This record gives sequence, C-alpha cells and structure tokens, in this order.
Amino acid sequence: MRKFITLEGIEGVGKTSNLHYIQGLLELSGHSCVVTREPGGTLLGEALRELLLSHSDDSMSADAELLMMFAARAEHLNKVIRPALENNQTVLCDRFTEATYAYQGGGRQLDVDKISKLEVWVQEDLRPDLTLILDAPVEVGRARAGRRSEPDRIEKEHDAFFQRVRKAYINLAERYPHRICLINASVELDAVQLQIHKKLLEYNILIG
Ligand code: T5A
Repeated sequence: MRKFITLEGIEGVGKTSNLHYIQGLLELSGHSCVVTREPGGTLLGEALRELLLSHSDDSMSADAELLMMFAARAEHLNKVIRPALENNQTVLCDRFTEATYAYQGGGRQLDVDKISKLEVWVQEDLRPDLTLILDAPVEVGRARAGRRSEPDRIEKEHDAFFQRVRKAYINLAERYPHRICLINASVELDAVQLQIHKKLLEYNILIG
C-alpha cells in the first residue's frame, strides 16, 4: 500500500509543523514511512540545497536555479524515492516538483514548458499520489516564518514574488484535483490537522 505523498506551500505556512503529524497518521494506518525533503534528501542534494538557499549569493540565474532543483531531484529519485517505493514504503516528501512549478514557474516566471520537459526527463511517469498544498496569504506565512530565523536567499524575495508562487500553487490544485488539494492553513494548527486527516481519508491513503 505504498504511496508517494508531498507537502507544499509558501514559506512559513506550516509544512514542517505538519510533517510528523502526517507521518504519525500514516504509521498508525500501517504505512512504513520514509520522510524526506527537497531540495535535499541525499548528500549531493543537501550540498545543492546549501548553494540554493545560501544567504550570500543573490546573483544566481533563474535557469541555474531551475537546473539545480532538478539535479537534486534526479539524485533524490534515484537514491531515495524510487528505492523506497520499490521496497513498498510510503514516501512523505517536504516539497517536490510542484514547488518548481510554483517558485521557478510562478515566482521566477520561467517558461513552464522548460519545467515540464525536465519533469518528464527526470521523473518519467512518476508523480505523487497526493500533494497537500498548505495555503495561506503571504502575510500570514511571512509573519510565522519571520518569528523564527534570518531569511534565506529565496525568503528574501518581495511579496509580489510570493503572491505569484501562491497563485501558481492554487492553479495546480485546480488543474489536477485528482492528486493535488488545497488545505486552508490560515487557521489554528489543530484545525489545519483536522483538514489534513479528512483529505488523507478522502484520497484513500488511510484505512478507516
Ligand atoms: N524551492 C524548493 C524552490 O524554489 N523550488 C523547488 O523545486 C523546491 C523543491 C526550501 C526553499 O526552496 C524553494 C522553496 C523554499 O524557498 P524549505 O525548507 O521548504 O525551503 O523551507 P520553507 O518553505 O522556508 O519552510 P519553512 O520551514 O519556512 O516553513 P514551513 O515548514 O512551512 O513552516 P513551519 O512549520 O516551520 O512553521 C513556521 C512557524 O509557524 C508556526 C510554527 O510553529 C512555526 O513557528 N505555525 C503556526 N502558527 C499558527 N497557526 C498555524 N496553523 C501554524 N502552523 C505553523
């Protein structure tokens, strides 16, 4: 009963806060879980993450950023995601390709065809079974993330960038409702988790 589940959303909406809650629900329902993240999840991927999110380099070209996301993803798929799925394990991933459509496609306004070609090249026909997008206004995410740490290279972007990212996520959920859904993340954490629980049942990820 392995599944590939991804969690998405703009900065600070609560992905990290909900990851272990989801893992707990999955394990109670009999899934053996591998929890991972993008960019990252492998030695090379974590090194690329460091470069991508580095506080100091704000001159990286959008194409270089896109290609590094997919280089990290190719490694992640080969070394972690595909082996786990082949081993009948459920993969729970903090961000995946929908983040590329949202950030590089929406935020950076790169040609979506380029992303789609890389997606097919790197993933072939593998897509997540379910993507939960935690959705909240940009100012809510900013306020929550701001309480925590110094902004990284991407977090330093202006509000219009994150408005485009959010809109791109909403468009993805409208386009692929059979595998992508929005969760209202503006509300209190337990109300967010109630929605997540319901979606996991609705998409037949949990038993009972
Ligand atoms: N990226 C990634 C791309 O550009 N393209 C790609 O293809 C990929 C894969 C990765 C960055 O890389 C970019 C996107 C990102 O910029 P990341 O590690 O995913 O970065 O980090 P962030 O999105 O920056 O994640 P954050 O840790 O900032 O945000 P989270 O995980 O969404 O938020 P979380 O859980 O840490 O919560 C933030 C604060 O809010 C509180 C929490 O307690 C915490 O203090 N909180 C709530 N408060 C009130 N009510 C709720 N419902 C709350 N939920 C959480």
